[in-house]
Amino acid sequence: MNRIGEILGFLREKDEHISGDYISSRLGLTRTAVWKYVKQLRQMGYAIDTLKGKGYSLRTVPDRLYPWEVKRYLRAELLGRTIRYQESIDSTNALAFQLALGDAAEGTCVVAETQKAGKGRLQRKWFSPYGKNLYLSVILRPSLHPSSVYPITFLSSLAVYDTLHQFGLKPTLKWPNDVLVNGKKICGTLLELSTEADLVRFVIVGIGLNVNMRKGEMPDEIRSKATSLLLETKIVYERARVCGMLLNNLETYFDLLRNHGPVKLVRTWEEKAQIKGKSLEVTQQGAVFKGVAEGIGDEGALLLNDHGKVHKIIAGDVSF
Ligand code: BT5
Repeated sequence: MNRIGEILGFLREKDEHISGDYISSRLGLTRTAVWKYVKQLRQMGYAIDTLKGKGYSLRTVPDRLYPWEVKRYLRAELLGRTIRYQESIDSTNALAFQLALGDAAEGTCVVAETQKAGKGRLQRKWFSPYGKNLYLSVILRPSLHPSSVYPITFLSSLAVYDTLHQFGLKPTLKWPNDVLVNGKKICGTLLELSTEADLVRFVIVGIGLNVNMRKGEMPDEIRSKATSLLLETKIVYERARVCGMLLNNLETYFDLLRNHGPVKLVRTWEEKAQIKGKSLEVTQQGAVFKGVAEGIGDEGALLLNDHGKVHKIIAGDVSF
């Protein structure tokens, strides 16, 4: 943990003031160094009182996705051990991709308070207002053949599904990458990968999860079809906690993938999505397919039965 996180640890230990001397001796820092870190923390939005002769006391913590805040909730051993925090960025997926090309370790995450060019699938945009939601990208390096990497899409939506359950919601999964609550989109995920010959070099799992976004903060185009944790529960959430919980759940499903293979992930998603037998309409590059879902193929494709003819759909947008 870095120094900032360590100093915060001391400040959180007690409700009363804690002396600068005590912190400096425990961390092997000078009093001036401790004071400089406290000043830095204040600039980051932490309210820290100073009382002459007594020391420092932490009054309030800002709602920011600082790595040391996320790590307070992290039980995962691999995912999120390195977190790159950006206040503002074009796209967390784009930065994670760059880091992965530069040999960043598996499990490295990028989080941002806002994205200026958040990406959806097929050149669509992901609306990413400042300090409201989660914009997260994780680098994975699974040993998979490129042809069996697609089910990783399900890994992220399953992790979000479980996280929302932990907050008492009843989400639904929509093929391939959406999580809905009461029919509205609360999360979208975007998978990007780099392959060479028969090998996946890395996968970037991008997750946009709406946490504290209110109706009035949404653009017209999504207002009637999007929702957030706050809108569904009337509670404002500590995003660092949501992020930590999500990473823990992601690791659970990543372990499932590593121990049991991609087909297991597909079957788990299929079961939780309760997709079999649903009447669906799928739009794929302008073409519309209608039918009854037979389930998900081993490689992740949607199997749609149109009067006895089964279409195997690998990309598209579903409406029920
Ligand atoms: C997705 O695309 O749902 C994938 C979204 C992935 C976003 C994350 S954020 C972190 C990481 N970094 C990135 O740059 N991206 C990933 P798609 O299925 O194509 O859905 C896009 C559509 O969802 C848009 O055209 C809007 O209609 C709608 N939309 C946009 N922003 C939204 C939001 N915040 N909440 C709900 N719906 C939204």
